[in-house]
Amino acid sequence: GVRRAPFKEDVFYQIYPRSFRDADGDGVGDLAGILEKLPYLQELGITALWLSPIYASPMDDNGYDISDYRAVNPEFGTMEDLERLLAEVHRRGMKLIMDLVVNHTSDEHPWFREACRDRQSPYHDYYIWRDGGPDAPPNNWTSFFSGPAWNYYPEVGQWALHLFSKKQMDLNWDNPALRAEVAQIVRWWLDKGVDGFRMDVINYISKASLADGSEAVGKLMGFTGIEHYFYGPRLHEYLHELRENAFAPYGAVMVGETPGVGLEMAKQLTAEERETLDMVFNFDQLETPGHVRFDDYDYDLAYLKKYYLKWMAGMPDNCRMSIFWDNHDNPRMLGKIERGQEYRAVLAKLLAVLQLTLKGTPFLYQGQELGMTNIPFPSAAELRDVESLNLCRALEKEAGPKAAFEKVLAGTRDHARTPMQWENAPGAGFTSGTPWIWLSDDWQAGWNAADEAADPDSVLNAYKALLALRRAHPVFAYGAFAQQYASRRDLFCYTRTGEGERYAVLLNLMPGAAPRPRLPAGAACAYNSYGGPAKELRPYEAEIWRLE
Ligand code: TEU
Repeated sequence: GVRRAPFKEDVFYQIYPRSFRDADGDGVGDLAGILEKLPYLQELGITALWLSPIYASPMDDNGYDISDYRAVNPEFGTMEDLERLLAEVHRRGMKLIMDLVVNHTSDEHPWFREACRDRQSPYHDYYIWRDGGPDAPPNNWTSFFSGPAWNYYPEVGQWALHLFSKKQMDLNWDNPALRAEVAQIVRWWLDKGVDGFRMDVINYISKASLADGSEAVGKLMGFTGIEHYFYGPRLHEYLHELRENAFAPYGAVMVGETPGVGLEMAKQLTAEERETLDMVFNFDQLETPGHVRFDDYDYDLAYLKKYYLKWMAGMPDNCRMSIFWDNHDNPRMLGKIERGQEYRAVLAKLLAVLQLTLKGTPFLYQGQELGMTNIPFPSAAELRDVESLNLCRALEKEAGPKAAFEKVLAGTRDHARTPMQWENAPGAGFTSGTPWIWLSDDWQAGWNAADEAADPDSVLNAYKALLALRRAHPVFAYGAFAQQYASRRDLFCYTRTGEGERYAVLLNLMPGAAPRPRLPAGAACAYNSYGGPAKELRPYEAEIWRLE
């Protein structure tokens, strides 16, 4: 059976602070805004919050470029605001984890400044440098945000590696002093009472070598060099060391953001006896095979089923995965499956049932509980994300502005970064000022927290009911998973069994009616996305049944 642990029972909720709630009217979300909304989150049934970065930062990548790990960015508030928030989260019986971005720092971090000033400085070796003239970078690696993964620094006559933007400089984890520094940062926050960290691209920290990347892999993935660092030779060692030196003494949770790891590596990274990470984020559920994020296509739910059948069977009881659809790096899942509005609410409820009944720890993303979806941005002028802006610029040269914008629109991370829709009021109740990013008029059509709270059939109330059910029955956190009615390709059906209970989940993956499979006698409906069961399963209908 599955060993008990609080993080396995928690339901996490990711807050992207910039877009959550702006309490001071400057158009940018802040810590005071989060504090204001804690009653909402508690009522929703969330047990743990994950804050995207709120640290001091020049904001080239909205805070994923940190210039001081022990300071709060003034846009978000003060250290006192953060301490107040943490105390209030704990007072309400919830947990708070923060974002640990330590694959790289901002180029404005004092370490990097010092590294550039003096080749002999101990901070120089905190980063990854190669000698060479200014004309050609040391290898063919590309950055995730367009262009080569290297910057030239004439002051030291060297190139420095950056896998992300030009202002996000990769740290040298092979240097023990840097690793000790990271452990100190973690302990500093854990001493404050933070409950753990989500660790940004943590599987990229060990670089195997700086040899040229394969052009074939580069073509396939869109990024060159990745095979040299996505699961480097010292990754396990570094994570285990950090766990022992910082996390373990506090019992703090380690959640790895681990793009590209796949099932076998996910097992290696979370197996309890290996004492590495507690959970991983894998991303392969987000696009159907043959597609990348910037392709314009309709997502196929049959793939989601296939993916989870593989992972449910493949992850043993001593390993743990996160279950999520939305985050700040991807268009919302709901809008990828159905671009129209016809089945928006019922499809959102199906995704909620699936996420809260699969075997793993759910991570909700702000607005998902409202059925927020992707509303096309009017023009390139409304885009804010560094990845989108760089890509747009690069594509414009080849394809012209119109084609470039269309491509970027299909996959822009800005889709998930539009302001949280709180109420039917100017600024959607997000801000009394001008929002930092485009806000559609979707909130006027009932898609906001206040209107949904008042509507018993809303997506928000579905989430509340499902979260209450999940929290009351530990079988959803720990129970065994088994597929049912496997011959039904139109449905996804499974049971969860354990803790003296048994539940069946029935999902109609089709936008049309489907015959209902026969349930055992004595089955009682615990949740139905249409308000109650009918003879047939209706389009995208989702149900949970309690079995005897
Ligand atoms: O994301 C890393 C990541 O894997 C994806 O964002 C992806 O690589 C990227 O979008 C390029 O396609 C994390 C953070 O979640 C993201 O917001 C940061 O921009 C990135 O790391 C760098 O810190």
